[in-house]
Amino acid sequence: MSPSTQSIPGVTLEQRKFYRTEGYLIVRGLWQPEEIAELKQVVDGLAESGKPIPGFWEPQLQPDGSLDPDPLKRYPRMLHLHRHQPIGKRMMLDPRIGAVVRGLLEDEPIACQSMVYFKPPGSRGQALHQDNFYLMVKPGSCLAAWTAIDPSFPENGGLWVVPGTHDLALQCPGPADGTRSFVNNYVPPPEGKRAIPAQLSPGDVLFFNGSVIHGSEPNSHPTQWRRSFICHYMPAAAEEIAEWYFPLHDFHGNVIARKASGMGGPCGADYDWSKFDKFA
Ligand SMILES: O=C(O)CCC(=O)C(=O)O
Repeated sequence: MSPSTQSIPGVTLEQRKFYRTEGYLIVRGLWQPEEIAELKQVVDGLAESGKPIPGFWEPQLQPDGSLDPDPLKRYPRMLHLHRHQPIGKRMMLDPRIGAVVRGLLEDEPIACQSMVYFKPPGSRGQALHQDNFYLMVKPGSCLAAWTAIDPSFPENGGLWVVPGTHDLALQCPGPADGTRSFVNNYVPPPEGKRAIPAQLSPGDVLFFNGSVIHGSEPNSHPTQWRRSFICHYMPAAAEEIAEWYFPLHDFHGNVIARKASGMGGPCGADYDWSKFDKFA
């Protein structure tokens, strides 16, 4: 049996075929409800304390305790959960995630980053983009594992993906609509392709290739937060990644060395990075 037809533990042949055609895959109920509850308890505890985690989470609190009209000032995304919370590392390197990522990458995975989005009602979204623009994994591409902590649907700012864009070359982003996106990078879907919403329940995981165009709209739900835990991986065969993601880890927790991708990427060394965000 050739490697492309045999079933790899973690993903069925059908799932792998779907991922190869569409560039994404949803695995329902990968996490147990009590695992998501524990994660939620940890990250909500950190968020409610309002205590900054320097370099990883720096909320802006109003001196009088009032809320800024932009909820993301009080609840920005939390970077690299695995570097400061044991549950972040445990979940980033969980064998169930590893098995799916290994099956989709068809290679040993290396973990690159983890993040938490809180996205309370009223938050802006993140305009359509490709993750590998930031991670600059070469050769090949990164892969995201996007875990829903809350139900995730269009009204509360759930994620949208543009199926079939995983084979697209990296596009140089243009500016986004700052009233709807907190990140100033926008990549339009190519001719004939359109974004579809990923409807997820807590514990479901959306896996997608780093070239897939994806993003989210503002959370316009009156009460429903849209928390998510997002990890990125790269295949062991990749030789480079942007330095911002160092240190990298294998699924045994060992630190793995790779070369730093030079700045510039597919958009050239003259790309004006000062106008755009530098990480996914
Ligand atoms: O969760 C979101 O709203 C956007 C996340 C995203 O696009 C990313 O992590 O690359």
